[in-house]
Amino acid sequence: MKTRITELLEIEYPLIQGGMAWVAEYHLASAVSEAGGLGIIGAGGAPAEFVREQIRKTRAVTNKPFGLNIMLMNPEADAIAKVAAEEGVKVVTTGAGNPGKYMKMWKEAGVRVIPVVASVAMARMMERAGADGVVAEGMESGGHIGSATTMTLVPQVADAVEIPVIAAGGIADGRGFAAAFMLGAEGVQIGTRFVVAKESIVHDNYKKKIIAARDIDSEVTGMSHGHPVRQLRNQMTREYLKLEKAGASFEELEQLTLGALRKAVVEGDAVNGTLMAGQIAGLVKEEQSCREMVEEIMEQAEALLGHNRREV
Ligand code: TUI
Repeated sequence: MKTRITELLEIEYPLIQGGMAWVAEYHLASAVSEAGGLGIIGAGGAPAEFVREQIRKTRAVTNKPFGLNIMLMNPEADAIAKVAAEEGVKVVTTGAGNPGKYMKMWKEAGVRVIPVVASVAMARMMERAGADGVVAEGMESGGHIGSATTMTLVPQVADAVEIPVIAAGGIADGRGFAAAFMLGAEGVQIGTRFVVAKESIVHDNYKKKIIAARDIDSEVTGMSHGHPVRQLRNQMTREYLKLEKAGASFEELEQLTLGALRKAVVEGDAVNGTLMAGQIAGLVKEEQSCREMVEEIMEQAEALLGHNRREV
């Protein structure tokens, strides 16, 4: 399937992997790239030199293109932005902020830039700043989210900008892929399903929680202080939401989530950890290799979109 995204990124399928903090390290990123999509290293809150190592480790195991996601709330974002340019990564995606100040440096280094946006205004601003595309991410997504749904955001962003749009949030199979294309997307980003991939280093307890999740098992914490984060309901979210309702301060709530994503991913603490996942977790039913996932998604999407129909 050819779109402006496959052309821009020189990949087989217009399917990119979410740049999930702690989860999207080089094993996962290289496996998605090897399967014909775009694997992405998620810098999350990591130090810049760790990110440089991840880029080099990915290069050592795949010749396919891959990307780097920079979470802009990371205090080391400036240094990581520089690492992206120095290492000459193919493409940078960004999250949770405005990457405008890095754009010139990345462009000069030949890095493609695809910021993740949660509004039409941000998409327009990124186009003006020279972005090569945008990921329009709906609030069905796991992790840090905006307020618009994928269904409403994607067509509005697609109408507002000329650059190609990648849809994210609530997509885990070929139906979601095809639906996103109907809304005007030329690519999709998938996160939650890849968390349970065989190549994902995420602790088994976390994977099992996603596989067991039903449609309504996620919660959004942090709405009151302007940092909404979607994750699976557990003891931590119950406690958090109780405190939040009672008017607890940002600092008090922070105490509950400090290091909690690492606790879930590395230690498998499904009780007190942050089990970031999107609303589509209920559709994710088995651990498969990235190749199996990508092939299954693309086969279903192509059948629905009619790309494999033969003339008679
Ligand atoms: O970035 C994400 N999702 C994330 S980042 C993350 S790391 C984290 N860890 C612990 C606690 C909290 C976060 C987990 N999930 N998605 C992309 C995204 N970006 N969603 C929404 C936005 C966004 C929001 C505001 C993009 C731009 C924006 O603009 C604000 C501005 O500066 O104008």
